[in-house]
Amino acid sequence: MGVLSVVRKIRELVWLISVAITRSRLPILKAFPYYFFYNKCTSRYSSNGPQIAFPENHNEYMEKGFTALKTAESQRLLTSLDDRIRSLEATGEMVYGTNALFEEGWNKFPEVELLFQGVLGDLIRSVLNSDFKIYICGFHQKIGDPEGANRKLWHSDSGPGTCLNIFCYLSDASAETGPTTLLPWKASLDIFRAEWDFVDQFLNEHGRKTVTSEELRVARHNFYECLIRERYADQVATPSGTTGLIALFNNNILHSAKPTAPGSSRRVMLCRVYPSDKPFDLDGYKDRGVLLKRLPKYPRASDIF
Ligand SMILES: O=C(O)CCC(=O)C(=O)O
Ligand SMILES: [Fe+2]
Repeated sequence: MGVLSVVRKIRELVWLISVAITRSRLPILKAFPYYFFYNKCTSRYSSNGPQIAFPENHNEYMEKGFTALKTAESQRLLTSLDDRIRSLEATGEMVYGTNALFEEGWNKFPEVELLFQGVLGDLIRSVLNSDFKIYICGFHQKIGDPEGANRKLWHSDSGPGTCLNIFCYLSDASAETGPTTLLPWKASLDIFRAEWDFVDQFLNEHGRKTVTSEELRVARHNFYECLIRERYADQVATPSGTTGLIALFNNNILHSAKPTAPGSSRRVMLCRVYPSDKPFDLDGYKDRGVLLKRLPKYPRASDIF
């Protein structure tokens, strides 16, 4: 083995150790600041005694990197939210895909605040064992198309391991609507262990300078899918249910989504949240609201209100 290969192997090993500890595929120097900040948040939160409203969801998230829940409250609030959005749309207002919850928008959808103050907030705090802040929140709709173009290939978002992706279903989460499909953390990590060699070989074969990011994205999907089918088919999970289901996952686990069937639509309130060392800032959200997409270069937890 040449010197370059040894250096590459060491870099890979260090990265894999960092991924295993931080549950994030970010480079080590970015992954650990989030991880340390998270530890600070959990110790601060648990110093007031255990406050885990949903222990089963906490345990499932710790083991698998995802969990889902539906309660009478989530069903009632998300049904009411779905009705409200439908009435606004009937008047010609665009809600899906817009920053509907920005600034005064936050107060236009009272169910959102009730969700964060109630079942959704309790679920997030249970999972993280920490207070939290909202980074991204808004409404997203996937409409069925005959080409199946709105399927999502297998991927990992590879963001901070402390960021939760949350799908609060306004529609059903069913085979027709195409909910998110998830692979548990341990299986995802096993696949990441094999990925460097695969990517290296792929780049060598197809030309490092000529391969486009789209080609690499598709190649990665094929690689993930092949291993998942061979070794982890029985571990793949697609949280499903009717309006009111809340599915939540670490953005680093492998995930994908089947297309929405023609004639059907998948409607969700989509959120990304981070741990916080301060209690939920309700007044701040009432004043400023939240954006559906906000992607600063370094979304360090401390930069977000
Ligand atoms: O649309 C989906 O179900 C997948 C979304 C996704 O990849 C994500 O939220 O990171
Ligand atoms: Fe994703």
